[in-house]
Amino acid sequence: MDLFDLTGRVALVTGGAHSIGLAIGVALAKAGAQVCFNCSSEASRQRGIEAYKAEGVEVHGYVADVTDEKAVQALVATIREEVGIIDVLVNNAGIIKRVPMCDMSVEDFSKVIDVDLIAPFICSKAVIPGMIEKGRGKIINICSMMSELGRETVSAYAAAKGGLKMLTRNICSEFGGSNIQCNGIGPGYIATQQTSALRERQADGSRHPFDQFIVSKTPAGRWGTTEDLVGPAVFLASKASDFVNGQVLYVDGGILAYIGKQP
Ligand code: GCO
Repeated sequence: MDLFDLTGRVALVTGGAHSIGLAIGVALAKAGAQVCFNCSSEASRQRGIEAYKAEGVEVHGYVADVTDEKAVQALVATIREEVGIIDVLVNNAGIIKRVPMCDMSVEDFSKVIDVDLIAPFICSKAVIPGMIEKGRGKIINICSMMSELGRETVSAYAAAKGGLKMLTRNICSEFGGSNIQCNGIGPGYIATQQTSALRERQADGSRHPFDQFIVSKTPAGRWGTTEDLVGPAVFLASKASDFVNGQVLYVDGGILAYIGKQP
């Protein structure tokens, strides 16, 4: 028996049209799952479908706003009709706004909380009844190093991702008895569009100071890639993790364990 085989499982990856969500969606599909993703526009949905096809994977793409509970309930109902009851939910959709806290508007703070924390609540609430009906389920929340650490300019994001860690533990507590495992993946610094501003070459051609800082703080000596996240995602989506619950698995090259080199 292959503990990591997802054949017969239906997975929903929110924000799964690109970047980390796409990489995880492809991996879940290649492990046997029928993968669905949502995104925010028809154009993004089409691009997503093409991106999966380029990886040799057929998926179901949907346009739905994960911060809108009615839209999410309708999405889950549509997937149930067209694909099946969702077995695996990856709460991946997220945004970040890097603004010094006292310059940040309440509207911007609230928007980050809506997408990065309230949407995972909405999506989890929508899929849990079906998981209880099936007698099993997996929820994977894409947390962050900012679930553990703060830094300047990311107050909303850190508050959301810290809350997402505790939502992960609470879903574990409330639904572990229904054979639902809810865990988090905490990416370290991953080279994606979201972090591109932190890696931009300087005018003199030198590396961004933050890029140099992160590489020096990471024992692996490099930024992560989306591919570094897919094995942990398949593990947390599969039978192999049936007795793992309420945990956040940090995929960070060791950065959270390391005090850093003496300057
Ligand atoms: C930042 C980065 C981080 C990473 C990631 C780390 O501004 O510090 O965007 O937040 O994106 O979340 O785990």
